[in-house]
Amino acid sequence: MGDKENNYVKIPKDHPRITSLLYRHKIIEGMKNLVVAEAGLIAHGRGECFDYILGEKTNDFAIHAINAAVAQLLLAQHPVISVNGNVAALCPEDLVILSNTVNAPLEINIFYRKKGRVNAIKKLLEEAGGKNILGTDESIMVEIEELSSNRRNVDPKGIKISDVVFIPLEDGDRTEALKKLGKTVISVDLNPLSRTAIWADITIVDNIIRTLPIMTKIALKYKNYAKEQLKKIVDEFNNKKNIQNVLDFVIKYINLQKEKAFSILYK
Ligand code: PTJ
Repeated sequence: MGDKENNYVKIPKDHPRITSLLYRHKIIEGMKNLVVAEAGLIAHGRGECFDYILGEKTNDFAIHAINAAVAQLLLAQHPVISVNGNVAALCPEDLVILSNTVNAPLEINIFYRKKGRVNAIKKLLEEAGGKNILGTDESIMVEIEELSSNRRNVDPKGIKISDVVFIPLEDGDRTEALKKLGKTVISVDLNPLSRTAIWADITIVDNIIRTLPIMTKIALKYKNYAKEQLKKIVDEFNNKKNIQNVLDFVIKYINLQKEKAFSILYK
């Protein structure tokens, strides 16, 4: 992020929350360039809040889910990665790298269909090296009848024919609709209690900015695995247990933070 974009606020390099501030800035810039919807700022703030109670790190339960997610993507006949404004603004390069590694096209699928947004996201992904981005040609889009929101318009070469859909930062309605269509759904959501987290087959409770590079690293390893090995990884994953582990972690983490805070308050 150059100085030009940062000209109205100088973030000191030694600021204790520099990473968080820089990603906030990406979201704000994204909103100015139409990539991010106004509501995307609120969604990002909600994500930050959940990240805080997860210790702002990729926990073991997330790694476990990531392993299953990558194996599932590599096993798929027609995998697809659904991209919205927030994800595009936060990590365009990582999306392109993962897409190339697991052979899953990127499909732009947005909730807030403001004029110019799809093109702005497409441009950003192409600048990051993306090619053949789906969801960009209005004239060929088809509808998912199960869904009433703008997300119902999907690409006939992408989500429509997919068997496995990777949906980072998704709203619950679409997750439910995709499940009803018989798709296998992989989500990344910092909120373990969101409808998406609960409905998905594999829920990665982690920040997308940390998740994508780890997924690529694991995909490079798993690409050499036999189908049976990948299937075993998927079969051994249990999403109910996963959500349970996340919630147990959050309870423990908050109790620990409470103790720490009180040791200062009552010093
Ligand atoms: O670009 P559009 O028009 O498709 O709109 C995108 C948003 C994100 C605005 C839209 O999908 C939306 O309103 O989503 P929700 O219903 O707010 O859900 C977003 C979920 O993502 C919430 O559960 C957040 O906690 C979570 N979230 C936010 N930031 C991150 C995140 N999860 C992982 N990593 C993040 N960085």
